[in-house]
Amino acid sequence: MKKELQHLFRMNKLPHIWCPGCGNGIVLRTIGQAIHESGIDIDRTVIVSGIGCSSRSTGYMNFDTVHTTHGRALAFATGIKISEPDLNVFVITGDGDATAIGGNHFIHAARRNIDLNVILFNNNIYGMTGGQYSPMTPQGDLATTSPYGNVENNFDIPKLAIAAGATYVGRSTTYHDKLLVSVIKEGIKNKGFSLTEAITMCPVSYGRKNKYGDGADMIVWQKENSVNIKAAEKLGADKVKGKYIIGELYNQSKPEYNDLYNNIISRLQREGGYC
Ligand SMILES: Cc1ncc(C[n+]2csc(CCOP(=O)(O)OP(=O)(O)O)c2C)c(N)n1
Ligand code: SF4
Repeated sequence: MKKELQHLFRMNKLPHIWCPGCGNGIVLRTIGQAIHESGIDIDRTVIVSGIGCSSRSTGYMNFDTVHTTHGRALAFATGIKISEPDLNVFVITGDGDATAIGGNHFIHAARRNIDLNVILFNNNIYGMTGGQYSPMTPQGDLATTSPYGNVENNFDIPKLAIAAGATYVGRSTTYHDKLLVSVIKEGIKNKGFSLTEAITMCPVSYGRKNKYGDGADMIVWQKENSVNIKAAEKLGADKVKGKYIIGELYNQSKPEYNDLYNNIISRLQREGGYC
């Protein structure tokens, strides 16, 4: 790890617990790098996670961190942000954590446009519990709970976030790590709900079951199956069908939840009472 990033991590907690070939370490480093390069005050930054392999990230981060319960990271983060709106609040969550048990929190946090930076580690599976399918497991893929192939349609989480009201949405992969840093940095700049989908690999609970090879094979797959949004716009929808579109997918400003809420408090205080 680069020296300039080491103060952002609890170096005494390393080595981490993740399996060989797991992509979580790459995503974790990109979050650290994005925070470092964005220059935000690390003493005013809180990082919240749910439960899952990806959510173990907070244990390695040298910030005020909260490792919460499965699916509830956004609920805790919302409470923190409302009680101290000046804090920079990040949420680290997995595809299961954010879109299955936590799906309702996800759409409502996006709908409120509350100023949270969510980094969703999408490894297409419940990694920690041994490989049950999640709402982001592609149709047809094998999981312990779909031994003959998953029949469900999977969420395209950027589209869901945009439809729900998020104001910044980006996506990148562990192969495209520089792009991942820049997408997270743009999310930090946005005053509102920001989602970065980080496509990562779980060679143990997902790759092995589907015969996708080891971590190295899976990161090559990411390279070959992702198209930058700028290139995708020129190629047209047919040529990019089935590929991950990466880069900045949406960026639009809209009033932020706490600003709106606190405006009402200030108005009522000025006017000297409740209506
Ligand atoms: C309320 C509750 N239900 C279920 C679990 C079991 N559980 C722990 S992690 C996990 C899934 C994690 O998957 P994901 O969020 O995709 O993260 P990953 O491990 O793949 O990074 C589940 C179901 C739990 N801890 N708490
Ligand atoms: S089970 Fe999968 S996600 Fe969890 S540490 Fe191992 S490779 Fe990573």
